[in-house]
Amino acid sequence: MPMLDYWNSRIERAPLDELREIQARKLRQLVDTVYRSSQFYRKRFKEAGVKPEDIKTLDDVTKLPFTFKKDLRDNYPTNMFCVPLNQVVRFHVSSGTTGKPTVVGYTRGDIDCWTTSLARALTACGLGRGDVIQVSYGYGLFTGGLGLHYGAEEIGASVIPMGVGNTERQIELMQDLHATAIACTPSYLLHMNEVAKKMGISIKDETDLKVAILGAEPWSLETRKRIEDTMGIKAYDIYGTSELSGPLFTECKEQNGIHVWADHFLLEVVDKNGDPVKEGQRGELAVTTLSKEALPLIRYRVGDITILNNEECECGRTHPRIMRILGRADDMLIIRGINVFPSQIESVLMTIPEVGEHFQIIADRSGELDELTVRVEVTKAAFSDKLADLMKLEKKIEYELHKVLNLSTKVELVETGTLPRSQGKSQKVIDKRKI
Ligand code: DLL
Repeated sequence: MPMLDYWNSRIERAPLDELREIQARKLRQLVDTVYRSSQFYRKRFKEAGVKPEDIKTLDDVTKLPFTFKKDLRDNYPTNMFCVPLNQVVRFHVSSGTTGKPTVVGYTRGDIDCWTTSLARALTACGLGRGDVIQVSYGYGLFTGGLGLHYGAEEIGASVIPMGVGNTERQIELMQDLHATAIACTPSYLLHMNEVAKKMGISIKDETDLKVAILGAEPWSLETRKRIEDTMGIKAYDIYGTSELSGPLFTECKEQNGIHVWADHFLLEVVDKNGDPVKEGQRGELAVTTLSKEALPLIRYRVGDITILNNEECECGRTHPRIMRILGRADDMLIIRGINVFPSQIESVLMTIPEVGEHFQIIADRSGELDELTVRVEVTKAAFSDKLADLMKLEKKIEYELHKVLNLSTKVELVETGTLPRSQGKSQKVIDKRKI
């Protein structure tokens, strides 16, 4: 069967005006549908004093109320669904850290749209027929594994449905089946690289790996550079959340922002009061799903902090980009009144050659004062040095962190292999003030 050529499909490079027309038409349809089919949205619209006929242009989207993760939890499991349950062909469930999990339902059309979005994304990363993609995200209730699996099959690639864990076997199969790409969390790929080294295998020289599709957790540009240099691959950022379907969007070969398919999603970036930020300013992402059927979301406050870029990309795609996710609004630590994102700390650490890839951030309180400790693994070579050198290194890291954070931190150096490794999303922050 001939495969769809996703790069040559007209929509990838459709003029912005045309994309906006599609968005306006779909937004009107969406508002009509949810008003008719969902008690939840009808009530919300009434509270906001808005009716479907008030939504005529794209700018009218700001008249609509926001939706929050809490709404999904409060309506557990399926009260926000907009189709009868017999049209739902799949559920995914994300376990939140607090309270009830969120359940997302998919119609056949939702699965097709998700698959197509990922097929477009993987095409943008230069993958296609002939590639062998090792999917090392969790399969099951988590969306990463199945989402990438379907997307990879759609572009005609061969899929190795590995899932997470069993790291030595992952490396053996990567070699034996000649994987050209791997999809997993950046922290898991770093762990895999360490395990490969212990097995005496160089991923750079002794595998066919050329691309990694990394996401599901924040990671810095500096970490990307390390991954690319040490493993001899191109590492692309992939983004999505379970509520929006799962992984959906990636960077293109330019590696300068993540393309969001405008024919299916309408983006806004807002401040904490919900007002739009100025163009090019950082804020929280709010997404309206224009094609989702089972669980459409209107102005969904994702919680992630990013910058929207509407400029046309060098790759030729006209779809807007979101710039690297700085983290979740609720991951931000406030230390003695100063806002600190874990990703800022990661960026600093990864520029220091003696520092390994793993670190942990601990926020605590001593008396009335907040304290921030950063535990840092140092490379084997640096650790075997003299105590005086280690102390010098500690001071150097503290100095570099202070330059960026404008805040004093305490740095503790630990030996390689001491900090916990993760196979899925890594937990880099321990906030003891909350315990
Ligand atoms: O993590 C879906 C996914 C799977 C994305 C595989 C990419 C690859 P959730 O478990 O609902 O869904 O978590 C979504 O993870 O709101 C972000 O805070 C974070 N996140 C996801 N991708 C990135 C990324 C999946 N590329 C939450 N950079 C999101 C930074 C990311 N954070």
